[in-house]
Amino acid sequence: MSRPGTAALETPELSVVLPTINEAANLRLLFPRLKKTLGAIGVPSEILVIDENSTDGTAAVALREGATVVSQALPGFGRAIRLGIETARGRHIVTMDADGSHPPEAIEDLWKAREGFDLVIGSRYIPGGSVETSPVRHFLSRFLHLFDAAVLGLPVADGSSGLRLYRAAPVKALVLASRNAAIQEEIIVKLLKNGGRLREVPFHYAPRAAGKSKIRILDSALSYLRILAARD
Ligand SMILES: Nc1nc2c(ncn2[C@@H]2O[C@H](COP(=O)(O)OP(=O)(O)OP(=O)(O)O)[C@@H](O)[C@H]2O)c(=O)[nH]1
Ligand SMILES: [Mg+2]
Repeated sequence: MSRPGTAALETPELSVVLPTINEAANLRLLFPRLKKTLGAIGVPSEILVIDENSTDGTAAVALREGATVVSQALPGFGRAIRLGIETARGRHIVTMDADGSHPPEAIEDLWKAREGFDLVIGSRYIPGGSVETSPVRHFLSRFLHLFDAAVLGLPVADGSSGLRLYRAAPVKALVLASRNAAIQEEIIVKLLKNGGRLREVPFHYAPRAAGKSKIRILDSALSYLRILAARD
């Protein structure tokens, strides 16, 4: 997605990476808001939908909206994020969920906060941030935060947040291994090890608009422990 007629020629300043499994209904809601935000930011941009075998017309919706669809051959959220980072052509990369939990309007806040940082994290757990989710999910998320802080030593309030703005070069340089949701922590650990700078800005996490959850936090448990070995 870019200024009409120039998409293929122009190097985008900003790539938006959306991992999807069966998110057609959510993409229909998301694209108008996302495009409005990208228009307000006002730099050449592209939208990449990293799709894993959706059967609900996700790819068709994405293509109709002018996004690039990348079909993911091997399964896993972490692999989707890695493929998105690899494929993105922009100097900056936003990753976000496609299900409406990450408001596209927040990208503007991340964008404004980017100067001097390799990663700007949209944070649920700093003042001004908030979260609407089930008590069980909230507990798991807070537990993960305790683990991130106490065991991995991450210096952030929301190390598992998937709403992020990266400077492309430092994150593309990382060798990443996580196949699942632990990718978020792995990226932080490895960026920091390379001297990367990061900050958080608050946002409001909404419930998914339609459809079912695809992520299994507990499946990632072993991977979180593996990240310990990647620290210095
Ligand atoms: N390509 C790909 N996308 C995935 C995978 N797992 C999740 N996603 C997408 O990644 C985003 C986040 O996943 P969700 O299922 O919303 O996970 P969640 O937010 O923890 O769960 P909910 O709170 O129920 O929404 C959504 O856009 C999903 O469609 C995966 O293995 N591959
Ligand atoms: Mg979700």
